[in-house]
Amino acid sequence: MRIHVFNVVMIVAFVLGANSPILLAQKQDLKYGSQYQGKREDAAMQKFRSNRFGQFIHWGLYAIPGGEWKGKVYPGAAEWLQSSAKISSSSWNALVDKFNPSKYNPDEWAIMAKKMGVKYATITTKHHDGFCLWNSEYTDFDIEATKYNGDLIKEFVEAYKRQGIDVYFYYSILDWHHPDWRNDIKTDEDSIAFERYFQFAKNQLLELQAKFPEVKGFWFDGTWDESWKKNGKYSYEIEMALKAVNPDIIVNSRLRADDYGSRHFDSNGDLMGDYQSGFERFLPKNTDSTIVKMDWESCMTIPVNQWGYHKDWSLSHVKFADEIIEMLVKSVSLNGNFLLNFGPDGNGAIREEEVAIANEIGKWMTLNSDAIYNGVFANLEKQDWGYYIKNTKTNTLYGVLFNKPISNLIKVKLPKNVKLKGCVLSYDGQKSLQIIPHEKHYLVKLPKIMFKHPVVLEFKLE
Ligand code: H79
Repeated sequence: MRIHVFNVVMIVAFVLGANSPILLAQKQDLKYGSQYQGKREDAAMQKFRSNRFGQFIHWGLYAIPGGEWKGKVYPGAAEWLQSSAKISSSSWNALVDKFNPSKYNPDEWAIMAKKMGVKYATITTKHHDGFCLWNSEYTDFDIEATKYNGDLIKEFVEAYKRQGIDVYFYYSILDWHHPDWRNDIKTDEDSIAFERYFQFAKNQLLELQAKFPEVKGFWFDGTWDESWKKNGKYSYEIEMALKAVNPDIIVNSRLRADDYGSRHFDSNGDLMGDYQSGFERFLPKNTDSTIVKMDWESCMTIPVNQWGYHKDWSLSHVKFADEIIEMLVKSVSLNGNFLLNFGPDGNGAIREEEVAIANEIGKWMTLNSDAIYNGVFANLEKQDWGYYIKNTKTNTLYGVLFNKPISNLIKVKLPKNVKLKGCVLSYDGQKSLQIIPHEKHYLVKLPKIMFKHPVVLEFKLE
């Protein structure tokens, strides 16, 4: 581990405490660090934030083998099959001839997504294997080389736009196909090759932006290698180049490394990019008091760890819709977005299990989405029964109930000057629940019925 003088100063300052004069002089000038302090508050960012729920789509050549190679099923992530099954590039490249998704119907996908309640969708334009789902001028390893007769990403963008769903592009910096990609930079030759790779990636990204000016932002991945960390300037330049074309563009923190290779947060501790995107298959803790101060997004798989289509979902736990809803609610309650992944198969069909989960979530969202869109951290202590969420548009306080106490009484803590005047179950909106004032909080009496799904309570305050 490299220890910089700056880090030593930070440690000393930390030991001395917040009043230390050293702490005041702590921030150092970074060429490739964070570009602004605090949250972005422009309309594009506010829209991203208010969207709260998104659909992730992992689709590429890996959808064809679906985790199986030469009769053997690999339990690891399907989109990593080329690596986990040690498949030669020539064998992998041959999948290009097999990619012809006859069932691809992006309007159907978009209608399903809309019914599920998402407001944005992030699709893989290029994953680690380097295959490009759009027709790129800069490589032949793309959709144009397949038998598929169309511009797949274009069709996707248009279909989702028709449903009013914002589109974001996933783009893997890591590239197993490109000859100039390097995991590390050890020689001059590596540097020169990597500079060419950077130009290639930048060209592709600007190409995507030019072809699809509707795109709201980019979701970068595959940025953990030494080569990328040693070249924080590249990550900075890419973000700047995209924003020079469209200042509204939203970029995840995962793209970035600073002058010292620090990722997501620069060496001053400031977030790089527009939102924290480190929450892959997990959520922050309820007790994390720093998280509510920033924008962030968690991305989640339905099985334990499958992003691309895997033919055998019996190999790991497949989440129930209510588990997923809880993750969505928890994210919103802590000021975050939630991106739920789908992996269409090699023909372009969305598997039945995913359709069923989408429908279940959609039914819940139809009744309860007021607690999701425009939802924010309510600045109240988390209670065992569930999550508080405040709707910033209507200024309504909600409680989303996941654990109904045997006593049927839930504790509602409010700031001193706020009175609880009423509480209704938001799905029927009629019956007022009994409110019992207590010493430092209220108790609300729930009906003695079993709820089959999470229930939203609407609190009327004065
Ligand atoms: O696209 C999905 C995954 O395929 C991709 N990100 C999501 C959104 C992903 N790629 N890798 N990973 C997730 C897991 C990362 C594993 C790592 Fe490592 C552990 C990166 C660094 C340490 C594996 C081991 C790769 C390099 C060494």
